This record gives sequence, C-alpha cells and structure tokens, in this order.
Amino acid sequence: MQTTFRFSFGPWNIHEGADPFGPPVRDSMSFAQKLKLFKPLGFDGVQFHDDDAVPDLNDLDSTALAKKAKEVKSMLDGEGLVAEFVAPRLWEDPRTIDGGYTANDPACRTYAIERSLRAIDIAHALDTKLIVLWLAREGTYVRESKDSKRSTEYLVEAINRMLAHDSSIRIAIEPKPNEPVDQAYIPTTGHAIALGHLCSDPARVGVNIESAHAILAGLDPSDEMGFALAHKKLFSVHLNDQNGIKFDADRSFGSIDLRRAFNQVRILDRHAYGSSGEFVGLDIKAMRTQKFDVSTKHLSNSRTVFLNLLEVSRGLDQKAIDALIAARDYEELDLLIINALMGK
Ligand SMILES: [Mn+2]
Repeated sequence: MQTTFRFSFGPWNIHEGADPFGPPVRDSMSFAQKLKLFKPLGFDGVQFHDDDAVPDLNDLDSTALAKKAKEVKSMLDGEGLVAEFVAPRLWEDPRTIDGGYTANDPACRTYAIERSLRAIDIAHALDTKLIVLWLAREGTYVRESKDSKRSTEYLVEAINRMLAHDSSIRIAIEPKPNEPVDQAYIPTTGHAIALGHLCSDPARVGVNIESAHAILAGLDPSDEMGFALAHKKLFSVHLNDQNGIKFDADRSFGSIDLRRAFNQVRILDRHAYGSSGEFVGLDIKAMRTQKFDVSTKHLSNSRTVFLNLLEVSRGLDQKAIDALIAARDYEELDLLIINALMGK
C-alpha cells in the first residue's frame, strides 16, 4: 500500500516579508483569510504556535482560553481543515530572554512550563494530540552562563510536566544547532531522541525534523529522518531547503539541492511515513522580493516539487538499482539517479 500524503503549513508561512534588517514589504493577511487559502493550495493541515490560535493568551484565564481556541476549531471545521500540532512560542516573551526551560531565573522557568501547559490546553481544544517543541533559546551565548548537565535535566523536568498534564499528548522536539542562540542544547535528531529516553514516557516523545536545521548542523536531512524512522520517532517533518551553513533561510523545498530533497521524499515514502496520520509539513518563507498577490507560490511550489520527486522515486527501476548495488557499481547508480532527476 502506497501512502497518500497530506500536507500542512503554518500561518506564519504567509507573511509580510520583514527580516532582521528591514521592515514589512507586503500587506498583512488576516488569519481567516489565510485559512481560506489552505485547501486551494493543496493543504489539509494547519500548524499552530499557541498564540497563532489564541493571541495574547497570557492575558486570558483558562475559560477564556478554551473559548477562544474552540472558536478557532470551528473556523478549521468550516474550511475542512485539521490542526496538525500546537507549539508553545517560548522565544518572544521578556521572561524567555535567557531561555525558557533552561533560564537561570526559576521564575522564568516556571513561566515557560506554565505557558507550555496552556499550549497543551489549546491543542486539546483544537483536537490535536501533537505538541512541537522548538527549543529556540535553550542554549547559550556564553557557555559558562549555564551548566549543560543541569540544563538537560531542566529540559527533562519540563517535558515530564507536559506529559503528566495530558496523558494523550505526544511531544515532537524540533532540533536546531544554533540561531537564535549561539549554541543550542538539542542540536540534532540524535540529541532529541536521547532526551526523550530520559523522560517519564519515552514512547510519547519524538522529533520534528526540519531540513534546514539538519543542514545547519552539517547533516543530511534524509539520514536524520531515517535515523528517527528506525526509532519510530518521526512524528513530523518541516521540509524546506537551505543554501549552506548560515542563517536559517527556509527556502522552498528542493530549490537549492534537488537530490537532497529527492532523498528526503524517498526515505519518507519507502518507510510509509504518513501511514499513521503524520503530515508532510512545510516551513518555508516567501522571498522578500515576492509581491503580495504571488506571495503563496513558495507553498504550492514546494508541494508540487515533493509530488514530482515522489513520482521520480516511485518510477525508478528497482531491479536495475538492486543489480547495480549487487555489482557495487555505484558510479552507474549515481548516473541512474542523476538521469532520473533530469527526466532522462
Ligand atoms: Mn527554519
């Protein structure tokens, strides 16, 4: 049985084009307007930060929070969409300047955990069991400012609090080696999976692998995905592309290294990723140069590239590949793949 893939993206992937060096260059779109674009662009799932669903959630009590989240659930229902995950946004509040769960100030650590529990409540209202943790500021600019062993224990404590808060949720850690911090504590898939094994219910802790984050760590995204699949830990993916080891560029999938993208599609397809309901998630930015009326092409184009690469992968002559592997003629195998990617 071949998997039929379902795709997702987050509302932040349709944006005004501001970057750290310049202001917005496109008009804003309301959340409701964005929701109307998902289905026409070929997407069934919506990724959420907690405050994408419930803006200003720090100012709301739990009743108001649940009410607001239920309104968003109705909007999703109205568009025939589902929430893929909710991620606590732990990197913008003044209390997370020094990190969330690993901040040196105990009051700040408490805030980070309580905010995460509220994100779980929002996920519950949106009817998704998946929580994504991008550990944005869990790391250091100055290594001596924190203790890496103690910080790992703080991360475990925070995740255990989340697992205990709702016995049905699963947590996907999204590793990234740097940015915004200089050195992140959970830089790779291996770190994230190992962290999960320290937690109270390891079966409910997995990973969300973003292509660009693996590339920033100097690793191949498809091998990271294969490693997670072998551990039954690949709860989600954030496909995109990245031109070398620099800032997190979130380029359209396949736009920089088509073969690297092909191998991500291939490993996912060969191991039936998606057959347990996992989404093919994208996390991509429109180029700042793009005008408003064509500022969603990065989404539809990335999906198209995924599906085209899927067709290439499924169309390969596996017998010919097996024969080349048996003969150890990897030069010819190399050409076979290159020709397939060139449509030859
Ligand atoms: Mn990214």
